[in-house]
Amino acid sequence: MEKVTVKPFTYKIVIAGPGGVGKTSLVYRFEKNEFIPAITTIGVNFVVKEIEIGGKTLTLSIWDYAGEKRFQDLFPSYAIGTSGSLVCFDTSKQFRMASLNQLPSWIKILREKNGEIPILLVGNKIDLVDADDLVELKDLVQPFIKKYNLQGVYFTSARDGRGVNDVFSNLAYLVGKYHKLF
Ligand SMILES: Nc1nc2c(ncn2[C@@H]2O[C@H](COP(=O)(O)OP(=O)(O)OP(=O)(O)O)[C@@H](O)[C@H]2O)c(=O)[nH]1
Ligand SMILES: [Mg+2]
Repeated sequence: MEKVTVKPFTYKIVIAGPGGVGKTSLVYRFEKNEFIPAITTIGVNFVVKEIEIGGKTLTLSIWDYAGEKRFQDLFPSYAIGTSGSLVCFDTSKQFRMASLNQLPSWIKILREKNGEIPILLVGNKIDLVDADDLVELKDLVQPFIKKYNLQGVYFTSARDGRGVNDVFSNLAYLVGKYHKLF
């Protein structure tokens, strides 16, 4: 019989948030360090990636879930067994509030299924935001982080790569800590 080995320290990470905010693009940037034109995710994409944190190698099994409303009913089943999550919104002026306001329903499901796992807020497409506006944006998200008991916020651009490695590294660290690895 074939022997199946599961790597130690493998954790399920869910990338959540509404359609079009750039979840798949963020995962591509983290996985391949490229900006690849993404198409709307149907269901879920998987990527497995190892990351070194605190002298340990963690394997992240990344579940990049479809954001479009038609897939939302299945999200609670997919959310089971999650060790950490990035909840993502689009920071461009046009979609900022609309996308941020949809995140509580994703957070609620993640918490219902998994308790107080680490969850980071991610504001993506920061390449579309000017410096003054970024100051405003930082103020805007603080009450949100507090209210939903999130572990922090990162501003990223899948397009130019800003913040992407940092947010995945910090999430991996928080997940490791949550599981008492360090
Ligand atoms: N300017 C800019 N565009 C981005 C960025 N990230 C993603 N995009 C663009 O935004 C659009 C949506 O990106 P996706 O990665 O497919 O978004 P998604 O969140 O995975 O969407 P669903 O799969 O439908 O949930 C694409 O046209 C991307 O090229 C970014 O950081 N900056
Ligand atoms: Mg996608």
